[in-house]
Amino acid sequence: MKYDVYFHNDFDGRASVAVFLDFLRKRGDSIQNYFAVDHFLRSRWDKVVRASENPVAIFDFYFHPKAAYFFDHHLTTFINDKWEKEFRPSKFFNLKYKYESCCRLVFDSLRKNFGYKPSATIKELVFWADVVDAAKFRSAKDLIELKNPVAQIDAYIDHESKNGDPIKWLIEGLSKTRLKTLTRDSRVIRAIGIVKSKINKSLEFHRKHLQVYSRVCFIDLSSTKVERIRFAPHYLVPSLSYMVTLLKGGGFYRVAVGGNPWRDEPGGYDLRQLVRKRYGYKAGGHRRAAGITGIKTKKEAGKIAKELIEILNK
Ligand SMILES: [Mn+2]
Repeated sequence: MKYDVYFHNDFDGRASVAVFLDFLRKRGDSIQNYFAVDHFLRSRWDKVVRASENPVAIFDFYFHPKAAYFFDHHLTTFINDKWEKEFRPSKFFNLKYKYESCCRLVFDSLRKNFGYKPSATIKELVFWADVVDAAKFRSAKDLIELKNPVAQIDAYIDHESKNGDPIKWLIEGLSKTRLKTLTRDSRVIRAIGIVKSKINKSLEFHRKHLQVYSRVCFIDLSSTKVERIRFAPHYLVPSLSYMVTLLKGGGFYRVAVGGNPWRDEPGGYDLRQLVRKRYGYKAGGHRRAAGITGIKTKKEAGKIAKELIEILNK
């Protein structure tokens, strides 16, 4: 059997597919087409998935009833009420919000439901997917200065995947090669050089434009070409608890809100609950990183950002 895989265009999405690929390989199946997907696809999602000719597997992304396998850990997984109402968990449909990475959900489900026997390389990958997706690096410095192999691979993916490139070689690599070995690939080395200089430019932009409101900061990245470096604010101002970022993409504005994972406060806000309650179906994410997508004007996005800054300072 050959599958078409749809996965969120990030490290966790690819790591999830790598685990699935290892599982398929061991039973003599394979992947025909790789599609890295992102939230701009929302309005076309139903059509896109229906157009697949092979059985479909979805990772770290929107649910679709046509899927043969489905794995996600996001509250944003349902794009309409009907699919949410009709959704029944099964060994093929796996949705568990408490998972820190989708990759671990794939790993646990395949082991439990299909007797999958993962290699040591896969176990290591799953460990690191949790670290990346839940932002459990030891420090912002570790991440921003690209100190460890997984930070480098994550940065390589960010760099290569901008135009939606699935980066098939890397997914195949992740399914059977240690991260450290993959960082020695010339494609990764070349990209990391470029990424480092972009990071430095972005840090410069942040130093100039970062606005700090007590324990919350705000940065508007919607009209600049500098890269979004997710933890740049926490690297520059380690005392911050939350950051609010204004972004633009696919013709829409987006407001992202993130906690400082290195200053996690007991009783701090569950950000996905906060944005979901307030902004409905177009809002979601994780406890410490969430966002509101599909905002039509900059004015509206700015208003939401301001609201969030106020709430998070309470
Ligand atoms: Mn994920």
